[in-house]
Amino acid sequence: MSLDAEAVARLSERVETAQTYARAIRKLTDDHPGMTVADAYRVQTALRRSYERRGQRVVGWKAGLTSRPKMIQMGVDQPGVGFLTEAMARPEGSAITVSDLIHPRVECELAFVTKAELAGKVSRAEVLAATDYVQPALEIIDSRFTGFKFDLESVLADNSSSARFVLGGRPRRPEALDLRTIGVVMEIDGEIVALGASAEVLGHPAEAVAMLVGVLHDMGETLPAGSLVLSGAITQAVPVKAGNCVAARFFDMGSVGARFIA
Ligand code: OOG
Ligand code: MG
Repeated sequence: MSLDAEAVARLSERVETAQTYARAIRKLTDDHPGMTVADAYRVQTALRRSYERRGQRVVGWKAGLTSRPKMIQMGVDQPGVGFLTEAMARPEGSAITVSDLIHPRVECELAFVTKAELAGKVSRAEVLAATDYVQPALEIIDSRFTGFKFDLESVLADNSSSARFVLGGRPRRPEALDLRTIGVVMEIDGEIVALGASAEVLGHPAEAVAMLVGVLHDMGETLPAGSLVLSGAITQAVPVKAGNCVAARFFDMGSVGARFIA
């Protein structure tokens, strides 16, 4: 760790202001080149506490940078986590406003909803045993950094670019599916813009949940029963603008969509 408590508080305020006003800022490591991953998670935790103080409920977590397409796209070779609040949720098929975002991108992910607490070092099998159901999801990410360019430390401090999410399609029991072979096709305005299979996510998306529980453990946290977890983008993220209509079709799980408006 290299940041003192005051620097952590200042950086979390800087990120929160960028989110609130949808104004891009320099990546945090430009001013704090010695910042570590542990520092970054301290900033993220300060951000989470600030949201909670303002009455926003944390409903779950997201794993990010868990697939090769995403790591290549962002030039970061290690996964991370971020928190999800109730205020980030949008209903399936709804209109999502882009004017309160900086440069939104859309991702297709498998969402997990848990029925038992997960804590510490857990296996893929333990994650699956604690999973109530899995469901198709869109994540709308929005880096607070200029040009959507960052390094691992900056993006983790920025809550892993979390902005909005949409659950849709058919919830399925995990044992009813092979979670490695869920094909997904993303369309914008009827054109295919990305496609892939769920094994892109660390070989099996439950591995992303296990990774996330390990990171939470290092932060002194557990994943409570009833948590929502986004396991990470299967394909690369695709920029969206007002007027776009996005649909992601998941093999055997239905589809999830959203419209974007100014
Ligand atoms: C970081 C967040 C990545 C995912 O699913 O891989 C992410 C970013 O690319 O801005 O949410
Ligand atoms: Mg994501």
